[in-house]
Amino acid sequence: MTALLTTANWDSDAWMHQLRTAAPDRRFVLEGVDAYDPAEIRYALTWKPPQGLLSSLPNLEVIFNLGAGVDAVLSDPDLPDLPLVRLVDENLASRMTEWVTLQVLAHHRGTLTYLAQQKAHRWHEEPQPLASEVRVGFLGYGVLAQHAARVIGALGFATHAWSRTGKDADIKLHVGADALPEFLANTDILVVLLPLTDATRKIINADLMAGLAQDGALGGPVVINAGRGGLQDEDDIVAALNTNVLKGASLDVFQTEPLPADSPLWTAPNLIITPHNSAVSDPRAVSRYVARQMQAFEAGEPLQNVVDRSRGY
Ligand code: NDP
Ligand code: OXD
Repeated sequence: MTALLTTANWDSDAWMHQLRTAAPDRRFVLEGVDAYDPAEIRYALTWKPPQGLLSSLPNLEVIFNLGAGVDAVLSDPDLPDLPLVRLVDENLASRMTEWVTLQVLAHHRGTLTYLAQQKAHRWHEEPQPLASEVRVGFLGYGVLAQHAARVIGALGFATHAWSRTGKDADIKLHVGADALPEFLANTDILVVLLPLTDATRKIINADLMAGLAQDGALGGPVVINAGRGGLQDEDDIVAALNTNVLKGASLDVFQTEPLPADSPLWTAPNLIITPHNSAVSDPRAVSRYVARQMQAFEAGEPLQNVVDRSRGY
């Protein structure tokens, strides 16, 4: 059973090596490099596959998305009606938790202010609230947000979250559109870990930011987005930072990636930018995950983490 790998601009040698190590008895071929017969491909292992590629594989059985977010795959108008498995992995979650924790603490402890003061040789102490006086709200409370919230909560921050549907949660959960205003009004640091769907596109806009708590212990709200660039209105974020509607922000994802050199985000005040690397897909961990799933599938067991296309994530 042959598997086809497409990885956009990732290090395909490392991926092929790890896949062959995790499943030595299988044939893996690399799109654009190896010769293959489209009819031999049973599995597609993809990150941002070229549109139309998947529909050109007549015997394809399962699509494995090599990341957690499936918006790029779902945007293919010719996407075949086959199980689409997304990445759910402890390695990915740990990486995201590290990044979220770093950003929350950076804004909480005034890191950008102190770096600027250091450059100016200035010794000046800002008021420092306790973590328990700062409310961190998770917009989206899925696999990654729940993992990060455990660490943020353990540091003493007051945590709560917003999601589409209700569920048993270890922190206060606000559910659905009607609950959004109250959630925002009680949030000092907003951590966005939503998928990009029709319902969430440009959800981080001027209205949302104006709805965040303005009376919090940090002296103004902070937005941290590692979900997708399509979730944010970038002009609104620049305006909010320039007018102190936001005290600060951290963005790992952008409408256009790489972020164009002339984007006003590069020079917006109190903004931390990282190049969509808050949680990279680790070839070794992902290869093991895919190998396990292929084996279970062939043994007649159900696939894990299959995307519900009707909800878009
Ligand atoms: P999950 O599917 O586990 O969680 C998604 C969460 O968003 C759920 O809580 C879901 O609600 C909520 N949600 C979805 N739509 C809505 C809506 N319309 N209104 C309110 N809540 C909504 O995803 P993960 O936690 O695994 O990943 C989240 C996203 O993070 C990915 O889709 C991807 O875009 C991004 N990501 C970014 C990375 C990076 O490097 N920057 C790396 C990995 C992921 P409910 O619980 O009710 O279903
Ligand atoms: C993902 C990502 O969705 O890397 O996993 O963005």
